[in-house]
Amino acid sequence: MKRAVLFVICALEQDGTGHAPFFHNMAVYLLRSYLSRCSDVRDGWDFQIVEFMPPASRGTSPMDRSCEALFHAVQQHRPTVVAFSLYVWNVAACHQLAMMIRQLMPEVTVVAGGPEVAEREQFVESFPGFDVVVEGDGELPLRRILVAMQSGRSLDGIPNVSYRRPDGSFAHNAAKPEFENLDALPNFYADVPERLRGQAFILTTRGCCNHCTYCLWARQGLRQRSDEKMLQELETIAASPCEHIVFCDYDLLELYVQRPEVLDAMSAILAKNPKMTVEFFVNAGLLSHPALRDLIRRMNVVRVNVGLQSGHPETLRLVGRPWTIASIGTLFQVPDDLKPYLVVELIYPLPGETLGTYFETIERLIGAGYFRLQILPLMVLRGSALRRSAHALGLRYMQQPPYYCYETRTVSRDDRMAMAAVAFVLSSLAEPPVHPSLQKKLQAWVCAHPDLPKTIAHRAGQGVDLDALLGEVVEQIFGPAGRATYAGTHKIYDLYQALREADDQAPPLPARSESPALLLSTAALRDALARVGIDLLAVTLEGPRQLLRCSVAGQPVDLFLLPAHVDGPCYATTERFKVGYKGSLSDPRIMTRFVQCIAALEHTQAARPAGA
Ligand code: B12
Ligand SMILES: C[S@@+](CC[C@H](N)C(=O)[O-])C[C@H]1O[C@@H](n2cnc3c(N)ncnc32)[C@H](O)[C@@H]1O
Ligand code: SF4
Repeated sequence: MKRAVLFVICALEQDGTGHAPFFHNMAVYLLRSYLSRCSDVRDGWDFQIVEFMPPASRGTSPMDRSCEALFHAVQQHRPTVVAFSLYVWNVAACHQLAMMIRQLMPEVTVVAGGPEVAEREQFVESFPGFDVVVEGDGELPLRRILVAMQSGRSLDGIPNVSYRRPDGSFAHNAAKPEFENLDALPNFYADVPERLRGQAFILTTRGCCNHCTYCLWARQGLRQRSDEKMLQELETIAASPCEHIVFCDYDLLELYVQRPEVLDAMSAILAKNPKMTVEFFVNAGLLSHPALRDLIRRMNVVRVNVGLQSGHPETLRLVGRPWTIASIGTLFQVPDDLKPYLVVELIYPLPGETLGTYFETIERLIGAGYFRLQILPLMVLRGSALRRSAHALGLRYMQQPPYYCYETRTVSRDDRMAMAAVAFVLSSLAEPPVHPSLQKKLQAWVCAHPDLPKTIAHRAGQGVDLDALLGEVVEQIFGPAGRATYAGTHKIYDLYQALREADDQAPPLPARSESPALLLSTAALRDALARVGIDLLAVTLEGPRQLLRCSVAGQPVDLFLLPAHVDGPCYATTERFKVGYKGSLSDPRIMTRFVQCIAALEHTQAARPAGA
């Protein structure tokens, strides 16, 4: 009789049918498809999958009922092996289950793999509930484990594996870069056509050739497979009811820009399902490549994730991305019509970043017309180079998942809270408002408010709850109807849907916005004014006026800029602006310096978009 390997999925979400989304558990499905085709294990082992919904994801279900349900499901299969796939978002819940299984079914061997398994000596100390753990790619090690178990051999010598000895201690076999040929892997999507729905993920390659210290994608280098195999998988997904597909390669453009025939083949497959929308990752350096525009047009692309992570050169050097420094300029050469597709990704607080450099990066991006930002909290992941150097860099992070970094040498805990508030509000707004008119409203409003990050931080510092804060911003952008629809429970996507449906009734853009092209970026203003002895402290918008709160030789001075075509009193006029001051002025020479400075600045910025 065959013995059973039971993969237990810890389902944190459900798809439309009440199952855990297939695309959130791809490793389990891939391993099952692969192993059940391997001649040395398929005759001795049977592979099954069960889903377990932890109590927190089941609303009010009591813990004991959900545990009973799991034990019932597990016991029914009478498994020899129970296997878990561990990621930062499920490792704690899976570990709890593993501990329970070990206690109630001591005859079962509990095996685990996935990106959380790294630094194995340390991992088994933090999570002692698993009997066997596999680091890196799972195909070959799991296969060897099953072959060894079948013939009663020890797991000694299987690379990348640690296992519990009979005396309870762990043996850690050597690490070795040993991978299954990627072309030997089956098209695992085709094994479960009924599970393909919603948002699909595909990796045409594994790994990455870069070495950003916080990231685990690159741990085993870049590995590619034949175009034929990859296109077969794409065909399977394109033929399914999935609505959206995300290419999860580190940079789709860099991978294929020299091989346009592959991009042609992908586009041709996706064209068979014109309803399916597409998303992929690129690094900032290739944004000005004409192939990007071409791809966006041909593939029904709705989102391109642009890896920037920080706009601060020192930080980029410290996290192993010095090559991004040269790409920052490219971001500011991108034509405006592409910007609605681009979601710029940033991480906070990376080493070397300060609250000031963080604000400056975001202000520059907003000033240049980037209104879709995804700003994520830094996780100091086990196995990453950043984690190994965290102490030396002065990073303090949670020892338990999700390993958030909460303090650095240059970012205090209060600074980090301000960063988090800005990240939450701006990233929430970046959810796709599918309707172009909503998107336009969002873009015009955000880009007319280059000081939005500081305003958000200020409100958060006053103790305003993040949801309420997002509600305030939503109200300013979409009017009271938007505020009323926004449920205040992080459901910005629902808001956009509702607004789309009620778009005709949505209020017009508040009058206070001015076209972003007419505004001078805060960062550029700050630099230029500093050169003439004026310290820029804050920028706010008052209708079409950009108000500049400044300090000259320690004295507060309020200056302003008004687009030249707008009526209003002023001190002097430059080519594009009416320039003036509010209140009284102790030394009129300040205005001479200010006017000269603006005239020079508008000249240098004329050829570039604001913020460049
Ligand atoms: C697709 C993807 C997503 C998707 C789907 C996530 C999901 N719930 O599944 C989306 C876009 C939603 C996503 C979001 C996030 N992701 Co993500 N994501 C990926 C990505 C690109 C591919 C993962 C994948 O499915 N690969 C295909 C499978 C087959 O490969 P695999 O996971 O590596 O599995 C192999 C081995 O690990 C091993 N293995 C896996 N399970 C098991 C089990 C056993 C028993 C054995 C023996 C072996 C084994 O064998 C497999 C085959 O070789 C990876 C990066 C990458 N390129 O791998 C990041 C990655 C998994 N994500 C990561 C992170 C941090 C996130 C976020 C937390 C980011 C954020 N800050 O918000 C969010 C969290 C989302 C959530 N709560 O679910 C990290 C995870 C690090 C960690 N220690 O867990 C990764 C590794 C990227 C990184 N930063 O380094 N992500
Ligand atoms: C891994 S990158 C891949 C995209 C692209 N190659 C790049 O360089 O940006 C995808 C996103 O994952 C997130 N990410 C990766 N590692 C992270 C970590 N340790 N902490 C927080 N977010 C992380 C970042 O938002 C990043 O933009
Ligand atoms: S962040 Fe992007 S470029 Fe850097 S290692 Fe990860 S996948 Fe590669």
